[in-house]
Amino acid sequence: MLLVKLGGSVLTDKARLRTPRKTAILRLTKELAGLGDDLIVVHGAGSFGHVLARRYRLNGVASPSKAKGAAIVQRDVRALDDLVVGGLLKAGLAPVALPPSAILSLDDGRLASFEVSPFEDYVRQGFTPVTFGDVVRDRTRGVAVCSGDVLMLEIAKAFRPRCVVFAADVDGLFTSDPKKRGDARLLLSVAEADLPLIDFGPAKGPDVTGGIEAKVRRMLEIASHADECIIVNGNVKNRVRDALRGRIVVGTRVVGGH
Ligand code: IP8
Repeated sequence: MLLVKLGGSVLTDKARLRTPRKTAILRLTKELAGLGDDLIVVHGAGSFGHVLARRYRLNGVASPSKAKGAAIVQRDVRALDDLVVGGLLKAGLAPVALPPSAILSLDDGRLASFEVSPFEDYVRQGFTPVTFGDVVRDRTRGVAVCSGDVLMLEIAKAFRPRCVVFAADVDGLFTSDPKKRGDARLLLSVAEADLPLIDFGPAKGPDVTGGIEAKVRRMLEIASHADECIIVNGNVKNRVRDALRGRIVVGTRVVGGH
């Protein structure tokens, strides 16, 4: 089993509401065909999710007005998912969309329930399940934002993938933000013990699903359920494909405590 997360910053222009990067979507989905193993695809929400999730305060307390905002964002993330599914179909795969809004619930932002059987059943039939960051039911908050990373963890636990690949818009994890600091160094690998050495900076920007540190901590947990886990640059042609094929590529290996 192979598991990949296509980051929202690769699939969309994260600063502009509902702006897909169509060429990147087509190229990346093509890279996912012909890998010779079962595959599950997760993708981020990018500007189809984060911008309005913040505006409508979808992670906040329950309120009657949240439902409308949630419905809009659910529609928007499905629109992005349609583009991903379309690309995978064009590439010759048999993708099936499994929206978290239907199969997962949270309780105060933490996982409460997750139905894994649709993934198992479809994989057995030769489909490629596709799921994504979404707005889901939350027992305390009414609805809440669920990152695709939460799906990555649950899927990794259930399937114990041979290889997990995160496609980011930079080469991997750096010692500090490479978009702001010229002296930022790419880490070839990261383990829990390395976290104090990384300058994560203040969590800001349009991302409503947590800062980089929280994401890296979750990646470490995901890595502990996989043989290999690596963060690579999804903007570089064939890097995601080569990583999934087990080739040595530029990126950051995530080393979980197995
Ligand atoms: O981009 C976020 O998912 P992520 C989901 O995978 C929404 O963190 C709706 C903002």
